[in-house]
Amino acid sequence: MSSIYWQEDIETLPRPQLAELQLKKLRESITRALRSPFYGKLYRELNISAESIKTYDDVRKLPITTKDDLRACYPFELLTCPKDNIIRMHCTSGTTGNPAAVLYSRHDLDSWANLMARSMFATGARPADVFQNMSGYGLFTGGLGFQYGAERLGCLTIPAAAGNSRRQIKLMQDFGTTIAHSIPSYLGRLHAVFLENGLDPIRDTKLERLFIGAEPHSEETRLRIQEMFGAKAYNSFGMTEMNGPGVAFECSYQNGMHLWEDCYLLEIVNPDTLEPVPDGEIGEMILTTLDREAMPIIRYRTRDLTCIIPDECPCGRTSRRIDRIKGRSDDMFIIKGCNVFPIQIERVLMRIREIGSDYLIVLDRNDEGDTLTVQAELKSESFTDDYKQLDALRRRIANDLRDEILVTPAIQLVGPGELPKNEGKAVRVKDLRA
Ligand code: ADP
Ligand code: K
Ligand code: ZN
Repeated sequence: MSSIYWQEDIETLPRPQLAELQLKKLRESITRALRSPFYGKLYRELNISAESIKTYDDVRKLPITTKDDLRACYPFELLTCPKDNIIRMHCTSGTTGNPAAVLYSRHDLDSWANLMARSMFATGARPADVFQNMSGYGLFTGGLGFQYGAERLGCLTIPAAAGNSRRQIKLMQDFGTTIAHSIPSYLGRLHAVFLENGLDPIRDTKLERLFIGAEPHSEETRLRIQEMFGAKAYNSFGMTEMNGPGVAFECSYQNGMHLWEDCYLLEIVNPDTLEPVPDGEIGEMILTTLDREAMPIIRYRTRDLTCIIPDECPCGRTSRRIDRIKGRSDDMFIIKGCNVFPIQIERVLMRIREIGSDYLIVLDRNDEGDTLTVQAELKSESFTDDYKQLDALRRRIANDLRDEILVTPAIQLVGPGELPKNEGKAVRVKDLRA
């Protein structure tokens, strides 16, 4: 029987040994980090060195690194080696000011490609698969990250890049694509283009697997995507600061994402106190790179909210799993005194059969105070000009949303494909309150 693991020894390493390995790699990372201008100054001031880490609890003695720190370090202040040794950079989209840039040595790119191959292999991807990457390429890590990982695994890779749905469909059909990677918000649109061209993705493609990530999405959205494409959708988590994708990925059980703990140290903390929260409780994820040479990042505040899934996974991998991302602490908005995450609204909308996959949350203000409007796209088969029917649907959606978020929003229904489109990741909230 061929193995279900890409690297069985490391993926099934018993947890006590895994913890030892992590502490060893953390010490090495601290020693390395001391060579960068940023950590060198900070750690010398605080008297931190590899010797500061004796037990797992000592991790908490290390200061937190924030996104602002990374921006202030742009472009080279976190570098631990001569520039000659780095062979690539990526950066976050950051629309204002400096983005966070990541610099990779050959070792770093090799380690990342391996993690990507490991992630895809865990879902069941094999060299016989045809992998189509519908992610943006360029500075965005979802392009080259998946590209080199799928090549490492041995798939036939199709670097289709984002957009141009008709060409995506043609490539899928001509080359017999079995696996595709995309941001989830694109897949509803792609499905519509299949239908417009008289095609059915279930009947007319060989798709078996979809990798979806880079955007928060609910379980309801995953189920819809699986239904639309007749393929299994696996959640993929990563961020540029931690290389890109390949930080955590679902295995064939689709029950939360294994975070590759031989390469990342995982902490989940209360965002106010920064104290660790028990497994199963939601908090903010703090991540440390353990296998990065050029630019280690230690105790990075990701702003992403999730929890550790307490039990073991039946697949036998010993890396712990994180639950789907509930949102970023900076995504939350407050409306009429209620704290709301966009994902709560998505979950309700995706349970309503008549509603398509696109939506926009608009926050504004009038004489009476803040207003919340949810614009939701109708599916083409639910499109009607029967006012009574639409009004009943609007009321039903408003009620369901009130039950979830405790505020009654105004609902605007729009025709399929009518909401504004963005380049790259979907923008779900428009805040017009000055
Ligand atoms: P940018 O800042 O340019 O969008 P990134 O691609 O690095 O760049 O964004 C990383 C962020 O995307 C993560 O911190 C997280 O908030 C979000 N993200 C990535 N993968 C997922 C996922 N599977 N589910 C939910 N959110 C995700
Ligand atoms: K192949
Ligand atoms: Zn598993």
